[in-house]
Amino acid sequence: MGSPGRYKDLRAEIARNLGVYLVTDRRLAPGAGLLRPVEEALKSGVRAVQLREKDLDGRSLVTLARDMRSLSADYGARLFINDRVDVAMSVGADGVHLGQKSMPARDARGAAGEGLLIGVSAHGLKEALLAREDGADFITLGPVFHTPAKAGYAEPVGPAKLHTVCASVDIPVYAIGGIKDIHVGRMMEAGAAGVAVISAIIASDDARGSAAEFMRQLKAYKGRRSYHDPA
Ligand code: TZP
Repeated sequence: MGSPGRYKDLRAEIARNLGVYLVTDRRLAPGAGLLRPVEEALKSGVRAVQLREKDLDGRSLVTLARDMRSLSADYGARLFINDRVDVAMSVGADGVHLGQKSMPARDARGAAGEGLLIGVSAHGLKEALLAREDGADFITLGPVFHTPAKAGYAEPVGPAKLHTVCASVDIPVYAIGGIKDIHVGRMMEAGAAGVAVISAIIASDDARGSAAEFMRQLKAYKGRRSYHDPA
């Protein structure tokens, strides 16, 4: 049996390496179904998916979550369920992703124990610090840019705020909101561990190609970095 410290280290390691964190919205998927664009993205190397289908009732959500679990497992990808710790546990997901109106990370940890990774959506430094204090393994910060998904809800925080948050919390931060492939380098320069994306992949007519471009940008950034900083 592993010690709590060991679990924490392992979770920290995983949370740092999600890369492109694909978040779903089946209403944006062209044609029929969500599984197709997700699978296309997985084929291009995406290794983390968050099922975020807030309008589904529990029964439909569990059914979709099971399909998503099986698909993501085929590609060795991590699966997160938005908001629902119970659904995450019941389908054997790797983690849960909590919003500001979800149960606090501390309570989620109490319910799920060490088995689930916990991501938290934050919109600024205060929420990010609180999430970290509450035991979150990583956060998504955004919206960084304007995005129709959050129009009227939240003002974009911008890359400078992203930088401040990344420098102030010692858990991985993923940039979200209006992120396109061309932004990847800039988000990483600001200190992000990766990017979280909905429409640029899910709504694309070529989800595979779009995801591949994100992966290419990520790899290019890491290549540049190791060239400058061999340590
Ligand atoms: N949280 C902050 S912005 C956002 C969420 C869920 C939506 C991101 O969607 P897109 O299409 O990648 O801009």
